[in-house]
Amino acid sequence: MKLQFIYPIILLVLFSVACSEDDTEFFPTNELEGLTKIQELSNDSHVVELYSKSGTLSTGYNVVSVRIKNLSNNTYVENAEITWLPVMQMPTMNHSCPKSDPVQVANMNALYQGFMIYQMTNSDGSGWSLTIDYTIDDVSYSVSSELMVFQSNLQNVSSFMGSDDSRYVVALIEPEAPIIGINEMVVGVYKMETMMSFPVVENYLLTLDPRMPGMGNHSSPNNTDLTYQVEDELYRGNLSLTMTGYWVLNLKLLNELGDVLKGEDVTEDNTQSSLYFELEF
Ligand SMILES: [Cu+2]
Repeated sequence: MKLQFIYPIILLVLFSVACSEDDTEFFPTNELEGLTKIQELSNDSHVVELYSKSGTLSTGYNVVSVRIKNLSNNTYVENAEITWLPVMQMPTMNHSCPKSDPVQVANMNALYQGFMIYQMTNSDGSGWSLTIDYTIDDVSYSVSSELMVFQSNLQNVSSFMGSDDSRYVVALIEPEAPIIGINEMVVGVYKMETMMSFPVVENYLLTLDPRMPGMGNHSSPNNTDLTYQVEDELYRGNLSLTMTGYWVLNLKLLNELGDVLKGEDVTEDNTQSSLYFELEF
């Protein structure tokens, strides 16, 4: 057989293999650009698809994207109202974590996005489940499944009892890709009101003192404390990183009265605050 006949056959075979492996190929794929599927949850009427950048969930702050496929006509739902509840089953009790319910992403038809901040997990990734309740055209549905949540290598979330006897969860959100210089640092602060309710804490203050333990615990100039921003309900400040390597971001959490709820100053005798995040780049 001549080569010009073989090429089209090879192409045809390659094409059909590629397509049979991934049926999402024929849906508006640009909505999924940069996203990898974590898992599907299904009931009799829908498949709910979960996505993240990495395709996994881990301790700390996770942005999670959702699509709902209608099984009766294989189209993606564009008018859903969605709430979700992550729950960790522990030996003696259940608890949830800070989260935002998924909302439709701007300029997208069928993609919804929210976040979850997992404050802990079991060493094998087990323990968490997710229930998604959603309404389409006034009809309510629910879907639920266990999820794998892996332990992050570096500390990016802290769950603790404050000096006011309230429990808090504090999570590092930015910088995701640190640079040498001034980074915008973004942190979420939540109160554990009940086992299932973690509202945003407003108008507190996070002082910031980044250090390099491997290099005499030196600090860096021009850091600013993190203050509460009404627009996105997060805390923002400037994080100065003068070189690449391993950094400990020492923090203190203060309430509106200036009372320190958690954390200590870094001194000669005290090399690290009990409230901190880790970064390495
Ligand atoms: Cu737990």
